[in-house]
Order: sequence, then structure tokens, then C-alpha cells
Amino acid sequence: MIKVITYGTFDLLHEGHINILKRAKALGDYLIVGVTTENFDITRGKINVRQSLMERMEAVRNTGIADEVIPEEYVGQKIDDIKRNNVSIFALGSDWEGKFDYLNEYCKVVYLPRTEGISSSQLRADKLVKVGIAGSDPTVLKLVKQAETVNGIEIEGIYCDETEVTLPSKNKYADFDKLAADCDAVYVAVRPELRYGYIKKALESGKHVISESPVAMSEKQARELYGLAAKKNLQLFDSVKTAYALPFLRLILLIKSGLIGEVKNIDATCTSLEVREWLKKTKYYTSFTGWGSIAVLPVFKILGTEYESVSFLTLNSEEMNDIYTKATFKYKNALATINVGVGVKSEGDLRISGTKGYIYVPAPWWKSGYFEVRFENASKNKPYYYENEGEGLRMELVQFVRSITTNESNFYFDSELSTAISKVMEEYEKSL
Ligand code: C2G
Repeated sequence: MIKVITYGTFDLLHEGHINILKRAKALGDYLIVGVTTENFDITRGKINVRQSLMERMEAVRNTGIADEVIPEEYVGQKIDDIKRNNVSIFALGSDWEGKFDYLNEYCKVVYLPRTEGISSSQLRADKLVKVGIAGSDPTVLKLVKQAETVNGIEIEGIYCDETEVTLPSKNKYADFDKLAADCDAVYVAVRPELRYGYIKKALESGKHVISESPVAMSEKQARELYGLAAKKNLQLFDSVKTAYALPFLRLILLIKSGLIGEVKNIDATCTSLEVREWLKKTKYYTSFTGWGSIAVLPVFKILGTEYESVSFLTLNSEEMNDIYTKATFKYKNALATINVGVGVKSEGDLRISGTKGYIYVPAPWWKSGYFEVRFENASKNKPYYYENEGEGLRMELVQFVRSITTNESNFYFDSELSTAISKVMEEYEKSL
């Protein structure tokens, strides 16, 4: 029996894919199709895949052409698959001509003609989401940069009434309503106390929203916004980038798997020395409103949002309110402390302590691709490394486009988490 193997992402399965599968199958008697996993695609620079691995594998299976469908998870797997399955022919589209000649050592390599005029990228680009930016938070520049790497998203223009960052030379709008009217979605990067108003306006005019965190300064306002989004069938994304970053997602799963036992304490520190003039003018966007959402993320993701109480200690300087805040959460069976500062510099690390061991994430933990699981018996310590392309923001944009086009809910960051963050902001304000 002649076994043939081929690989691909097979996102939004189209005629070109079906043709290649048929051509590959015609080369032998038995066709194995390797479908790339999300992680493997990310490491090879393909980040805007729309469908999940399950959906893509199912679509390939449903063609009825493949005899076996397997996931492709790592570099070098092709060699493994060929050897293990006794494969005679490796086939791939002509766009890969020459790239897999090294496999000739293990089987015959065939490049098949590619179907012209159709591609997954084209299909993805058909559903273009136009995004308008409101505000001048420094993350605007990061978002514009990341948006360039994500298919299906386009920055339409920018509206800003106060600016200290050099904004990209995109269409400038003098009026927010006009910007919203020209877009499908709005990215809200105004000061914290103004966000609720902008988000509400955008949702009311039927636009999806991605907002810097917190989305509102009270629980009630956050609930109102999410209620409005649900009613209008719109997406509202709370943009805590770390929540979408692969290393952080893996860290949470490791903890849930019980590796360090029951989590009893979390210490998270986030600081930066920011010299922005308008920080001095506002009672907001100081340490807690600026860093609180990120610092509290591991706490809420690991211990949940049902804490029993929270207490705050805040330092002011003559120039600025809240140059440093320490917040301690008391849970039924655990504690957590977050330290945040914009006027004090400290080690921005994260420690998660459990009954069997602990996890140490070095500074800056919110974008670290590395962490260590440590035990009493240090010989059992283990390091973990992950790709962190785009610091979570890229994956967030990918999910944002996916949620808009498929109406899939935001699995990384739900409205309850976002609302809990707004609730903490409210409690912080009351403590002042
Ligand atoms: N294809 C084609 N015609 C098109 C589009 C794609 O023949 N119009 C072929 C590709 O050449 C490839 C297969 O369909 O053989 C799957 O394409 P993709 O889903 O784009 O996956 P790709 O990134 O090419 O994955 O390591 C190699 C990869 O696994 C191949």
C-alpha cells in the first residue's frame, strides 16, 4: 500500500485545499493529513487563523478524501510521522517548492500544482473589520503596529482631544461620532474616567468595542455596558493584553492541573516610572487605575472574583495622586497582594504559592515568556518557556475579529472578570 502524507492549516476550507487533497490522494492508496495546531501555527508566524484545530480537522475529515487526520504540533514532526507510518510520498502545494526537499531522505517529496485565485487569507480579508481609535494612551501605537499583522482588521482613523504620544499618521477625526459612523468597531484608549461614556456611545451607535482596562469605574456602569453590548449583539473586549498571552494561559492551566497544590497566596507587582503631564492633572490613571487591572488578573483568574474583602494602602506625592498602592485580597482560603506603582520602581515579578510548591515569574511578569515551577526539593524545579509574540495584544485582536465575524464569545476574558475589575476600581476609589 502506498501511503501519502500532506500538511496544512486548512483554515476556512476552500476549493484550493480540496484540490490538493484530491491530488495528494491520487498519488497513492492511503492519505494522512496533518492539520497544524494553533501553537504550531503561532510559532511559524501564522497567527490569524480563524477556525479552531477541531473545526479545521473536522472540515478536512468531512471532505471524505483523507483516510486519517492528525494534528501537527511541533517542528520535526513530519520526519516522525513519515517514519512511524511508513509513508512513501510527502506531498505539498507548489508554494512550498524546494522547502521540504530534506524529507527526500525519508520518502519521495512531491510538490503539486496550487489552485490559483483562492486562499484562506483572501477569505479572511473579505470580512474586514474597520477599527477607529479614540484616545492617546501609549498603547495606541502598539495596537496600530499589531493590527498590521492581523488579517481582517484595518485601522480607519483616530480621534483624540488631548495628546502626548505621537499618533500614527492615520486619518484624523475631529469628531468621535463621525469616526464611529465610519467604522465597525472602536478602540477606546481615553482616560479611565472617560471610557464608560465613549464605550456607551459606541455601543449605542451599533459598534463593537475594544477598550483599555478598566472599562468603567464602577460595577454598575460595567454591568450596564455589558448588558447593552449583549442586547445589541455587539462585542465588548476588555483589553488586558496578558490575558491573551500564551505564557500566561499556560501558567493558569498548569496551576489548574494541581501542579503546585492548592493556591494559598499570590503576590503580583507591576510598576513603571511614567512622566506624563496629564497624570498630574487627574485623580485617575495613577497607579491603581493604570496597573490594577493587569496586577489583579492572575488573582482573579486563579482564585476567582468572589473574594471576601479587599483593603488598600495608597501613597501620594506632592505632584501626583497614588504613586504607589498596595491592595490585599482576602479569600476564604487564600490571600493575594498586588503592588502597583507609577512613581516608585520595584521588581515586577509574580509569585503564586501553593501547598505543594510555587511558581515564580520574573519581571516583567505580564509579558514574560518564561517562568519556573519550584518545589521544596529544588531538584524538582522546572523552567517553562513559551513564545510571546505581540505580548498578547496580537492574539486579542485575532480573537476580537473572530468574535465579531462568528459571534463567538470572548473565551479569554469574560464580562464577569471585566465587571469584577471595575468593582475593585470602585472599592479603591472609596478607600481614598
Ligand atoms: N493550497 C493550494 N491552493 C490554494 C491554497 C492552498 O493548493 N489556493 C495548498 C497549499 O499549497 C498546501 C495546502 O493547500 O499544500 C494547505 O494550505 P494552507 O492551509 O495554507 O497551509 P500551509 O501554511 O501551506 O501549510 O509545513 C507546511 C505546512 O503545514 C503547509
